[in-house]
Amino acid sequence: MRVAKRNAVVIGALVMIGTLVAGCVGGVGNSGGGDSKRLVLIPGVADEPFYISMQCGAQDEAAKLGYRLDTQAPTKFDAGAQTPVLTGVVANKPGGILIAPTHATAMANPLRQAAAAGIKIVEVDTALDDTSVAVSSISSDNNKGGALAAATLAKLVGEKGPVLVINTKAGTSTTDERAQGFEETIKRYPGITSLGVQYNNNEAAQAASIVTATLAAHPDLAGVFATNLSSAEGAATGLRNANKLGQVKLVGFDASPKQVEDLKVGTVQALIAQDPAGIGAEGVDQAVAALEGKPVTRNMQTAMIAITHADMDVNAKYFYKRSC
Ligand code: T6T
Repeated sequence: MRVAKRNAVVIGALVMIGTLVAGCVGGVGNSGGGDSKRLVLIPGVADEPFYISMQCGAQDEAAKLGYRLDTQAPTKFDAGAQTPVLTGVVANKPGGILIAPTHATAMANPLRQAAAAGIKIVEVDTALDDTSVAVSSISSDNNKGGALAAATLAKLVGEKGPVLVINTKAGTSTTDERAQGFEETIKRYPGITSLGVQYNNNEAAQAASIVTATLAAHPDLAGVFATNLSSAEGAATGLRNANKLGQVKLVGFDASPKQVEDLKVGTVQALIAQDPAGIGAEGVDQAVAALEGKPVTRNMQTAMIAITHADMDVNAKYFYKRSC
């Protein structure tokens, strides 16, 4: 889905709302010394299908526009790991940086310095609280995605029972908005009790442990909303380990190959797929517009689609990639 720009919200079958460097840094041959025809994508973490799909979209678009796009990624989804990657990129002065900031405030200072060096900053997916740093921000409508997850899960659990949210890391703009949208909407179902939000630090193993511990305390757990890929993959493992497959309903954001397999075998009942390739492509368009003095759109929203087992074959084009 090359981005349905802004308010890309469509109700469909269930609903339609809408070279990662495998190490730390690396890129494909930095030109050094400043090159306005070079863009660098800094994802949240290396080697992860959401960001790989984003890189594929960004690379294709950059090639079309006569720009080069390199990717340099931290090995961990963490501001402490992302900051030195950003600092290294800034030292080589690319024309623009497309970045998914891993924390809404902790990444603000290094990004202010990048902008002060004259580099055009475009936020792809996540964003800073400070809206003065980036020239453009492109993401899903995450609050709406959380609300969609709540409505979907409520239906799956017959509108009753305890439900849990597994979130990634506090301070991640996107997943915090998803959790918020979920909590706001789930309140509308009087038969459903929210057990609140627990954080997995973007580690699938921690999400699995959260599910195990929650089932021990609440054997009647009816459903789980996992706000991203790592939490959804881990929650599925936790349910499998506890022999609760299908009994506890699971709705997860994203559509990695493992998540798709979990949907296929019934570990997960619904996935909310984003459009990372579209986010990457729009990110390049906005960075290039800023560099060439053309009009830039400050905020753009890309499409999302909720996919179930019943419609997974027709929606296979939305599944994330392991390589371009
Ligand atoms: O869900 C995506 C992304 O939108 C989020 O900001 C962080 O987690 C993912 O990258 C999936 O792991």
